[in-house]
Amino acid sequence: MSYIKEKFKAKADELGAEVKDLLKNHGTKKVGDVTVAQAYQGMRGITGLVTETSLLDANEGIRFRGYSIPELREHLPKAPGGAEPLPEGLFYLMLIGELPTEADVQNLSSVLGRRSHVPNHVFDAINALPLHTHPMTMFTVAVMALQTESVFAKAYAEGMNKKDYWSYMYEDTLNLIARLPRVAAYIYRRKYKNDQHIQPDGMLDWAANFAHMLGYEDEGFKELMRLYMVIHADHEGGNVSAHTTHLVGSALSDAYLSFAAGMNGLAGPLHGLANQEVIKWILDMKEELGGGVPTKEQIDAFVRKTLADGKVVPGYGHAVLRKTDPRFTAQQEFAKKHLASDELVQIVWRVYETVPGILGDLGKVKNPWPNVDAHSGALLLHYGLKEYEFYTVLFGVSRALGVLASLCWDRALGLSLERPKSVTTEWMKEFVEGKVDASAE
Ligand code: CMX
Repeated sequence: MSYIKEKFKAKADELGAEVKDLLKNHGTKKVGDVTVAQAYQGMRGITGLVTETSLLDANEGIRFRGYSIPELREHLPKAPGGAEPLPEGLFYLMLIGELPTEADVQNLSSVLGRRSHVPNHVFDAINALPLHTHPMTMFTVAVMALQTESVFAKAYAEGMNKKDYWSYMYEDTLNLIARLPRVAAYIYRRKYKNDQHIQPDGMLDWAANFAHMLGYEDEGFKELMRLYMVIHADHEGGNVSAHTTHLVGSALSDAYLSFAAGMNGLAGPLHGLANQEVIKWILDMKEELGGGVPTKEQIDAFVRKTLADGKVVPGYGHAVLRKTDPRFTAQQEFAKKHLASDELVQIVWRVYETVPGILGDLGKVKNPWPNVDAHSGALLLHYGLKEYEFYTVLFGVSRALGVLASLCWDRALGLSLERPKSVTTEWMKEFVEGKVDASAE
């Protein structure tokens, strides 16, 4: 280790011990309106953001403009012959706050189709990256390359009245949502399908066209994509991808800059990347046990080994939810209907019977139940989409619907630059000793 690195480690150990002490002895002390623990531990439980598109209840799960996932599956318009909601309808609901009609959804589908052209330099930017680049890195690079098309940035440079921010943000939002499936499919086909690309089909809805460009024509997969794009779209404002998009947007960064930032957060393993980690973890378990559906005892042992190795069990736990994620349940229902005998699905369900008990017994895990990522990979794999490093890109395309609808509202409401106050541990120590006054800051 270099001497500077060694010095850093020594300092980190020292301050780490002080922070632990501080939390143990003063964690519940109020610093302003929040506790010392909340300031250190990810601001859990602080209501400090306003997001119109959805609201998360810890015990019930997400509601989009008041509608739960089962209600969305019932009330949102569907494709002809389909049973799953169209994501265009959810976007309309999040943006407008009212359920769309069939005509609203058709209108949105065709508007997105018309705006979906992706300029060549975006493909060149993707092509400039080595093939081993993670698909999420390719995705954010491509979104950044698309930023040349921002009408918000152009209008701002030309001198835009603040009353018009929302209008340019709206245009960027629709253009970006329209283009993302093409960009994502290009990444997939370049990395995994020998650069054999598939042109869009203007007759298909947004999600079905995405499935088509990825190379999946099975109607079951198209239905899965519609459901997938709906359930991953939004989870109120405090999660890393939504919060980052909102934070960066608060500096009047355009939709492309803001969304790319949010996607870098989604690419973290404690957030969206967990969907690839889950399937990797299950496949590792299968391989270690020689194939087939492991018994509960075998799963139990594998979970305990994961924990003993100092790793998290991917797909389980949540910062806000305190029950099985209704997004998990929606996928389970889809699987029961379409692919109940699939071996990986059987494993996912057996893991669900085993993991919560073990995590619960640890005593420290606040939510031992599965989240959205615990199920999605098994469904994708069933239809042949086995390249699990790509899964978070699918999550990202869907997440655009929620975070960009929110950005339109941010600009329409003229929400402020986000700038919370931060302090140092030195300051915190003086504060708990009564030497400084939080209200004076
Ligand atoms: N496996 C093992 N340990 C877990 C755990 C899990 N699935 N979930 C929580 N814990 C641990 C935490 O690591 C923490 O341990 P330390 O005190 O040793 O640091 C302790 O339990 C308390 O954590 P918590 O308050 O219950 O959970 P957080 O709010 O801090 O974190 C989350 C939430 C999602 C990051 C965490 O549950 C986790 O790491 N889960 C696995 C990764 C995952 O599935 N992420 C996807 C979330 C959904 C999404 O955004 O897509």
